[in-house]
Amino acid sequence: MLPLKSGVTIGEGRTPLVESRLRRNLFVKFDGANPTGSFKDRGMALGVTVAKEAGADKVIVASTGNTAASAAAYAARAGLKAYVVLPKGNVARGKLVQAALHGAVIIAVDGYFDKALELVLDHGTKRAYPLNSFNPWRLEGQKTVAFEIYEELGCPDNVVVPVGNAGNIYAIWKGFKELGELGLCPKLPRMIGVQAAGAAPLARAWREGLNSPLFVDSPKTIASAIKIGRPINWVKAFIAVRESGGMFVEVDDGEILRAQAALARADGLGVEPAGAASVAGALALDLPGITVAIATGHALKDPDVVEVKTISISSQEELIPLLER
Ligand code: AN7
Repeated sequence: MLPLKSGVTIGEGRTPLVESRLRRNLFVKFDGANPTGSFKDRGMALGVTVAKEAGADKVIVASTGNTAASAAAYAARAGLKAYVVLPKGNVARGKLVQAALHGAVIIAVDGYFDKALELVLDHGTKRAYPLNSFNPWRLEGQKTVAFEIYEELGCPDNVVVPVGNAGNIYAIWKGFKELGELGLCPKLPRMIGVQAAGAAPLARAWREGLNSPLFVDSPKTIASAIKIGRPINWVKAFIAVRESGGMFVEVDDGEILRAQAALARADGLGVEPAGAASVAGALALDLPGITVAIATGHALKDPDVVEVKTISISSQEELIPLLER
């Protein structure tokens, strides 16, 4: 089901599937446990393998951060040079640190992700191998999460996925369809795409019953990973949702942050806001049957969204009452 025998790898995949204490029949696939802390590693392993086989010496991505971190790490592993084009001021700190640590050239663009992608599409792809999710190998790698869910749980009734550029929801759907073709999934899951309310071109269009997105010029959400106004893979995402009998929904930033905290406290899973969007969607919808929410990125990616409360003390007399409180 995958085209290559072996290639560039850092041990991606095989992430935990955790039965949540938040809701009956809710499972969380913690893809934040991948080597660079997001699901992007699944596709980047294959993408960088193909880049190397094609003889490329440079790779380029536009990114809200996780693709950049992953491309930087896998390019380093493959001995390739990575260029990452990022929307200035719209990338979480942990992701920037990773891109720098792995030696990528970091290029900051005024504007949102959509502008960064436009620049890469116009000028970057002739001079460096492009590894954004319009590259089909990325999606081929990302579909492996469906195979793992099948191995661990069988075929769920619902798979809930945060949607930004809209590649992953299609990749996962493709994975389940292939399981179906092999006779392994007699009933395919509904694919449910969750967008942040301020960056919901697909969810808004879905609600209106439209066949194309209501693009957003100035996306706004605390979940910077999915702060995307013009998802390049929207056609594929519509196909996944429609074919599977699923839907697009939106959740607001408050729901995202509450889901992030609830998941952290009930299940011990630390996820970044975009990764919590799927859980927020699953909690809001109350879906029938078994639901798997994909938690796409690790909490440490975006430390700045978490409020940290500390209690300062300087003696044992001050400690004891705290413990007895
Ligand atoms: C944590 O890194 O687009 O709908 O440039 O980092 O397949 O785009 C990240 C996307 C969900 C959305 N969760 O996936 C990028 C980038 C997290 C993410 C998504 C992203 P797609």
